[in-house]
Amino acid sequence: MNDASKYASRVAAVLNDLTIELPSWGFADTGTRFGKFGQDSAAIDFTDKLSDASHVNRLTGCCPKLAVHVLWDFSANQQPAEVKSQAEQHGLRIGSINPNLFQDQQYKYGSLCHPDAKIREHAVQHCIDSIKLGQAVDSRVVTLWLADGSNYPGQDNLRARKGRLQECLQTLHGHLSSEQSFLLEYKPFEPAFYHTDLADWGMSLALARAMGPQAKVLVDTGHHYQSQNIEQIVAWLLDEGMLGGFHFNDRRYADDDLTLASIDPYQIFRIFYEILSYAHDTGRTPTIEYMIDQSHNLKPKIEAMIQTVMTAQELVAKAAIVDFDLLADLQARQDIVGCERHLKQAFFTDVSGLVTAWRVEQGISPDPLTAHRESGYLEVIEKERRQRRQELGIVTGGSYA
Ligand code: AFD
Ligand code: MN
Ligand code: MN
Repeated sequence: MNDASKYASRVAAVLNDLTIELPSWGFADTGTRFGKFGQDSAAIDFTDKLSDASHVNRLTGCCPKLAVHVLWDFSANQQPAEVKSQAEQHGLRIGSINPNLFQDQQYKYGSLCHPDAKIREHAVQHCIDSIKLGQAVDSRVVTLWLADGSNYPGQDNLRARKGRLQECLQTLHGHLSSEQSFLLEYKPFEPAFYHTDLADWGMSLALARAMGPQAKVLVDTGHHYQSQNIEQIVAWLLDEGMLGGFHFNDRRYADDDLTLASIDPYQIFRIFYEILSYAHDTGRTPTIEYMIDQSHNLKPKIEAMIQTVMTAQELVAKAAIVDFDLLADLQARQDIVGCERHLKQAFFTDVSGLVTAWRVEQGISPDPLTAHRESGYLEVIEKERRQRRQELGIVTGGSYA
């Protein structure tokens, strides 16, 4: 374990550059396909989500944007300008816009890949509306996760689906403003059981390229098979100039949406290492959207969100203390043990003092999680929202001890 103090400026630099977008859906009640377990303190409406996100941003100092889900966060009669100013009143900006092509009954056999042109048109129109919504709330990013797929071999023609999808996506690219980017997210399986139309990074890369210059790939860290080398995918996308951003979470088996690095912190460290190594070697720091995509079924939602943000800050700080020139020299000499040892030394270095010092420097609490627990915010919202749930007749799973 080497003494970390000499890395203070490098750690401060990476922490200054790291802003992490919060997911509106991460504050609301959620569950699994087997059931939903409510929490009295969970957000009930969009105002609650803004309030919780603003609380997390105040405590962590690096979460100024809130990702929104079009069907869940924008009510029909609400003007987008209202949403934008509501966010501003909470010290936030609207972040990525997430269209929803996976709940409407008409999308049972797919949306943008559907054999029926009429249904594809509905899906395209929803995405165009979402793109326009993004323009109305000054959001720069549209992120699309496509649940399309099939459940059995032979159910549909895989190449025909690819062709339909490409055509729809190219139409969407034409509706982007010059400010907007379109991030195409892949996922190997779920909810479809036989094939998913956008199943891996290669498919997203191919279709993002076919879409046009404002489309890139979105890497959700939970969307890979058990043994996949995610940092290698990140290195390739960086080198291709096609890494749009991340949905941060962790997983043990499937797309479990667990808090970041709760299962494998070394993997997230290696992802940050690849990003910083690219910046060191090329002198380029690409615009990367760091976004959280998590559902906290059991953990208290606000605590889990703060935990994820603090963990991301700690791991990027560890990656910042890698000496890339020294590593290049060890690599040139095929000193395999030396290379690995240098990476491990950085990973095992205690950077908590440097991260804490950075927080104090920013005028925020040295320990945002403790600050949250001592703030009394949870007790207030729990009482208020329990009351509202009863009035609204929303079933809840009881509060946290
Ligand atoms: C689910 C999907 C995907 C998507 C997220 C938000 O697996 O990750 O980005 O919901 O819509 O986690
Ligand atoms: Mn995701
Ligand atoms: Mn997911």
